[in-house]
Amino acid sequence: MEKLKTEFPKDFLWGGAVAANQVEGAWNIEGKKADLSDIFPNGAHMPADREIIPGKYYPNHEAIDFYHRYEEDLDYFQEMGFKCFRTSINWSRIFPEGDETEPNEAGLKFYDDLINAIIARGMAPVITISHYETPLNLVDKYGSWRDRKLIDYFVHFCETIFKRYGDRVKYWMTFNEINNMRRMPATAGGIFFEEGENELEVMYQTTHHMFVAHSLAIKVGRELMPHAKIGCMMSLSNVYPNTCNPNDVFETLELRRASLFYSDVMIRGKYPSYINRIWEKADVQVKFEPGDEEIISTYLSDYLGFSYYRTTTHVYGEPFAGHTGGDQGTPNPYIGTTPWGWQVDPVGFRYTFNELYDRYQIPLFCVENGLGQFDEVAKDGKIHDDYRSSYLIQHVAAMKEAIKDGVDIMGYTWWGPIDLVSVGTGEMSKRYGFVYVDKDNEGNGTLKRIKKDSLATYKNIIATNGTTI
Ligand code: BGP
Repeated sequence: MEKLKTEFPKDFLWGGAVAANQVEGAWNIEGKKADLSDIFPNGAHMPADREIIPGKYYPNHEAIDFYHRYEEDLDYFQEMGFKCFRTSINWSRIFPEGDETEPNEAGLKFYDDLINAIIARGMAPVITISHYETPLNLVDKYGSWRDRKLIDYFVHFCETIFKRYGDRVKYWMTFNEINNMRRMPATAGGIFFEEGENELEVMYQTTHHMFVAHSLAIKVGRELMPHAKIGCMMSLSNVYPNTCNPNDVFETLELRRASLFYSDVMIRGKYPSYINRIWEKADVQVKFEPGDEEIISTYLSDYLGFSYYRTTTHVYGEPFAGHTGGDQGTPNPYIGTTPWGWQVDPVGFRYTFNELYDRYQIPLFCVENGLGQFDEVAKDGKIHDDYRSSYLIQHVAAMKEAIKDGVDIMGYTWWGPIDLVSVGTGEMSKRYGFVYVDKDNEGNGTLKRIKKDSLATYKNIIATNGTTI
């Protein structure tokens, strides 16, 4: 019988998380070609431009120029005492068109240097293999993940980076927020629908290919890097029933399942029985090839990585396109919201940890949690972001409660420890960082970095391993 845990484990992975495409910029140099993230001028919820229009502003093309400035940025993270740093390896730097046999050496070299710079500052790299960065050529030529060929291209990409970095990188995750396929299929999976298609069928077929690719990546990873931990990554901001009306409660369960379906497959190793009714209702037929089910059941995720930002509230019968907390839902009178309408809910964070651990009993890694806010540089030249410190403290306290509840939590990486381009809006003004970046929504600014007050708060939390919370 295990004893009551009251503190964060000694080896707890405190850190921060970004995605290559939201920070690096340098979108078309040293061999890189366009990836999905390069064609959204106004964020992932708006239609994409399928071709880059000259002269038009695309926020990710420069982003915060992390590509050239990462040494300085990593210094701030070291100053905060990060034990780990999560970023992605942009697929299109390594395989600019996605379907080449030979990788682009300049891209490989960039991540060699970046990974070494992370390690040199005492941080463990945590690598997302695919964070909305499918090479655009794969989208245009094959219809992206609709085509099974993508499995081979992805696995080849994985094998290439495992061989190159596996001696230095222990923590990996395959697809960022794979369950966002249901909410933003263009961004998450490169899926653009034709008129009259059964959209759900396309999404589930696409997802099936991604499941096989995820498991095959684990297979190759285990062969090449026996000590590595390879997980899945899900968007698991939660959803509550609006009332105790049994219909609210049951439909909320169904919405939650629409998300948990993905981790059910990648952690339990088989399609859950509840999916049959959903598929029958929507006339969805998913093609499995011989061997798929065995692959999915054999190579299971080592841990569940997830993002948590907020909760939403659901009323029976109301349209609810998303189910990950990505949409606004019905207002919740008990909690406040950010200017973007995202409900701030630390208790929901504890609830989510407990829900997920009850369901899966594998280590949980919160790889995204953070507060997007407008920040202002005050007259003294500083950014007094007490609201961010307060959000952080409340969520770390909730996480500590979850540890006391018996949940196995391996780490916590704050989303956007430095300001970056928002996925949802394509804007800079939705700032998450402990470090401010001088750049506005139109791309003007010096890109100068300024420490915010909240930097000291996180530094103190990490230095004391959360004991001061
Ligand atoms: C998650 C994505 C991140 C990040 C975050 C915040 O869904 O994995 O890439 O951007 O959301 O969202 P936003 O940028 O829309 O504020």
